[in-house]
Amino acid sequence: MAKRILVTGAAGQIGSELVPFLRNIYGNDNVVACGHNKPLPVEIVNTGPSDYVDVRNVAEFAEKIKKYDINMVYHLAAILSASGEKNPQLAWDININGLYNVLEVAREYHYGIFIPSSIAAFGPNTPKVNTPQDTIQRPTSMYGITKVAGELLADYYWKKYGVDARGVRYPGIISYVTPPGGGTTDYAVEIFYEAILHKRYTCFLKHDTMLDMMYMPDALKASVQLMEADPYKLKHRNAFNVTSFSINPSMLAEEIKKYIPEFVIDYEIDPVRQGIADSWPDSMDDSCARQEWGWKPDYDFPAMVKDMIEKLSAKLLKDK
Ligand code: AKB
Repeated sequence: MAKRILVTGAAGQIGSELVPFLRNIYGNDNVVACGHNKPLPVEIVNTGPSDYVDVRNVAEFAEKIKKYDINMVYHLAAILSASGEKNPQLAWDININGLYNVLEVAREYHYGIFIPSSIAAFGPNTPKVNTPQDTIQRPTSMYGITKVAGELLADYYWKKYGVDARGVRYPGIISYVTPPGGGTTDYAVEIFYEAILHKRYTCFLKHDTMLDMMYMPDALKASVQLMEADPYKLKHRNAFNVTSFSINPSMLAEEIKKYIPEFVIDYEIDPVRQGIADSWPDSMDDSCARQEWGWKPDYDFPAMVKDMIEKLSAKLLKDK
């Protein structure tokens, strides 16, 4: 059966790159890009079907599924960690009520769903180093709470109703196309823009804050690879630890200096985002994803920095 895919959150950091990636694999006409309150990128609108939907409106969402004859949803619409602390009620509404609607409509229309979770699904009493797949999950941010609840809800819909819901726990995602918004790991993208444009960056996290990260091409690969995985080989579903490397701001600054020697980093700590980062793992163990569906990143830390500097410099100089 031909895949008919709908992507929510298509104007966001991951969505804006996942849509072209999916269109390349499954055909432009088979991937419907859906945004909500942010305009969709022109390239997305010009290369295939696109629409607007508020995932909190169950009838509206069901109507889009019917209209485009959808059999798979990549549900990316979400409020991230730092924005979630500014408006916890909105984070709950979009991340939980939105997800509930997407799962409920799936009961009737039987589509598969990709549901991203995050390193935020862990908390201060989770083992910090080499965090296991199955471990203590008592996050302290509203975003993290919605991620754990979402993982459990997705597994519940699989067990109770056979809804094929699968997900990964994304680390911080680094990319040069669409900037992230409202996350704690955003520093790892901002630093590149500032290094290239102004040769200096003031970081809101402490120099030694270790966090898992991944380059966008690997994040896209992981998401599709999991959705294409043989269901009989999956022991877990929601959600798999996946990571590429574990770094801190000082390590990232040193690597950037290899390309921009004048680059200077200083620090002005934001207590909210520092508190969130301190409650997350330093590094995750992603061996279950490797064993159950063959996950393996293509980019290590130095390869990511090299590619980011090259691609982002070309983009920013072109825009000047
Ligand atoms: C955030 O920082 O909130 C996100 C995430 C790790 O889920 N990038």
